[in-house]
Amino acid sequence: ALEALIFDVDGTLANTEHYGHLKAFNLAFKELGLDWHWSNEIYHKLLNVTGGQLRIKYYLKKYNPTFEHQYLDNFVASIHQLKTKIYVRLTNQGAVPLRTGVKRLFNEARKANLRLAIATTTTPENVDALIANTLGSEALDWFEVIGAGNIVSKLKPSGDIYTHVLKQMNLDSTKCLAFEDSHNGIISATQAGLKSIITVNEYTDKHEFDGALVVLDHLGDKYKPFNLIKGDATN
Ligand code: XBP
Ligand code: MG
Repeated sequence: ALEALIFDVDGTLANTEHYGHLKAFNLAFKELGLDWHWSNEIYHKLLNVTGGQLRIKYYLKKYNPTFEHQYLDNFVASIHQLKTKIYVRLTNQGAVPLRTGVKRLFNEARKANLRLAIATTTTPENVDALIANTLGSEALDWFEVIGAGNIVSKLKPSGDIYTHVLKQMNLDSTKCLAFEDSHNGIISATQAGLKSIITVNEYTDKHEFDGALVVLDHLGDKYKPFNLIKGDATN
């Protein structure tokens, strides 16, 4: 029987990328006096690389190859640290609401005594800020494990983050479902032996989701019956 649900964060719980991550990256570049600006179009491509620091390095290699820095790793880490600070601030200002149906699903899953967890490649501070701001800080306790950031060395599409979460929960992969929004996400979940439910968004609706249980626009909301007009409709 089903025992647990494991959720991706970015793109699945909330559309964090456009008004959260992308905005925070660009604001960080600006604040540091860098003349880098990521358009939405470029960001579509950059999103194939998960993890903010790796994404910045990929951007430099691909779009800004003449850029040089003596201590590139440290430099990228410091940009990313500022980006995280800005992302948390934007989230605290309510820039990234939960996607449709997410709150309802959490509530129903809790009522049904399903165990909940998170498996994401984003930075832990970002997850805490998103959950606290959309559901209240007490909601952080709803999740048995919040597997985030570089707790594993290989980010998604590697299955390591899901495997890590399953191990922490002492849970068999066949007893739970993953919720994902991207190709890298489903590859990761599948590699850890999980079946996935996919909700697509503007960045992922062209992705391939081979093996998904179902691919949806969103998680929907509870059906509310119409007030039926009394009488016989066949008359
Ligand atoms: C999400 C990501 C993350 C965020 C940035 O992927 O790719 O890298 O865009 O987060 P997934 P950080 O939804 O598959 O986990 O900058 O904090 O790394
Ligand atoms: Mg995602």
